[in-house]
Amino acid sequence: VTSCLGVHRDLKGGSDTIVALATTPGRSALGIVRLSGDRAVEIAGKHTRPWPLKPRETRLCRIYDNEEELDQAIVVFYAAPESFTGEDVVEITMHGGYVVPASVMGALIKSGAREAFPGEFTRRAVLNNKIDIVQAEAIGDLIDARSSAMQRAAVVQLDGGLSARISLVRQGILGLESLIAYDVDFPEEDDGPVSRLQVTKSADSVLALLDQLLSTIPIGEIVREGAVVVIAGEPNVGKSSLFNALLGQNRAIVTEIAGTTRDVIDALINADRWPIRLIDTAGLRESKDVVERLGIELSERHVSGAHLVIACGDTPDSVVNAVGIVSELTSAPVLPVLTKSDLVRDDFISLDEIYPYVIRVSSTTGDGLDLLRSRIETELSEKYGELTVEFPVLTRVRHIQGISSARAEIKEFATAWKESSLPATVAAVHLRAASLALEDLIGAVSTEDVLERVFSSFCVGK
Ligand SMILES: Nc1nc2c(ncn2[C@@H]2O[C@H](COP(=O)(O)OP(=O)(O)O)[C@@H](O)[C@H]2O)c(=O)[nH]1
Ligand SMILES: [Mg+2]
Repeated sequence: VTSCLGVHRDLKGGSDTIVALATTPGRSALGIVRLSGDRAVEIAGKHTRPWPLKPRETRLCRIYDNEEELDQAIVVFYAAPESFTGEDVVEITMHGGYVVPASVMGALIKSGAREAFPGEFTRRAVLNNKIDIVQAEAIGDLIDARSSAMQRAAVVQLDGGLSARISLVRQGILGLESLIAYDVDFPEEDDGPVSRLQVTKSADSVLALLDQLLSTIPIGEIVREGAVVVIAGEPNVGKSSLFNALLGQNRAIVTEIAGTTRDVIDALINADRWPIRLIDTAGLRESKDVVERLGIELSERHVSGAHLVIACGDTPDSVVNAVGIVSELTSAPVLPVLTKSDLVRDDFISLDEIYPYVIRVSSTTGDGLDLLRSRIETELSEKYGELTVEFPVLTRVRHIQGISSARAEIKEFATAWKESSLPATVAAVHLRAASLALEDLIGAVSTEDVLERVFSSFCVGK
């Protein structure tokens, strides 16, 4: 049976044996090659001395291609089903580099192993019920994580946090189905053994569970994409310098000519609590220059989509101006920031009276940067909530779609039930649909296209 991700089960019901380099190719201390499948032992055995190994015993071995020694390596054999994939797995940890792992791979392929497709090991783990598909996605998320927040969310998901929530909801729905079963079987009876109110209550509690999950969408989006933090203000007030200072490296061009930054430049910062997508913009002022005007339009668009805006100016007037313009464009929190605090200035208006929490920073001396960083994180937490280890967040569109469609079905059921507008048999169809949406989500009935979507973005060797 073949699919575009390759042969999983041959006609005898076994699996073909796959091999992949689990580490990145190139100069490195170690490289790991991993084999999985029915012939893993036989194939590894042809190239490894001593052999056989006891399962899960680490052993320093020599790896050969015929009589030529390729390397010394630590080899571990995991016997099925006690392995990551659920199949026989052999892991060879050798020296890294451009040649050694490739030569070992080549030898194993000559003996009958097939090079694995992206995500194929994890896919086999799912097909052998070692993990569910939501946990498999978490593995992909962990590898792709670019921030500690994403790492934390993925670990919770890998531990089964999200799967457990979804199972809980699914059990609630199954419970509802059995509650109304009597009504379905005996529609003529006025008062069945289960009161209508009891069904309504159960439906409401299932809805509440789904809503709780859906309420994590904004946090999930921030975890995945980063909180969009835009630095806005008039030209030449020091936005690009602040961007670079917050980044700790020179990314945006800094010059003394007003209106130099004509494009939007962004960078992802792995901050303590949140990943932050910091965006440097062109100045927010009227301009005759066409190119510069384009930059201003870009910054307006980014300001309106921001999770938080740093409105800066190098004089009290320009801070007030920036806060004024920005506040018209966004409902996100706006932090007033006075830049170039190292310069001595005669401030005719007192900013603190207008903005008690104004932050003074100098990109030149580094003054106030730490305060600004921590204020950014505090504001984001206050507005969008905290990422906690106790509750999973929805970070994938697939999850959001599954939960949303389950919710829509339960809502329709609840409404029909309250209004007695549909016969119980018809109302029950919504429960079935909701249940199926969740089963699809956790892969209780993994369809090929779901597997396809999830694993196509994985890296080879995982
Ligand atoms: N003294 C001082 N000058 C600064 C500071 N930040 C920026 N500048 C200067 O202000 C000018 C404009 O800076 P830039 O970051 O390009 O401003 P932007 O147009 O808002 O992006 C440059 O000459 C910078 O060297 C600062 O903290 N202190
Ligand atoms: Mg600039």
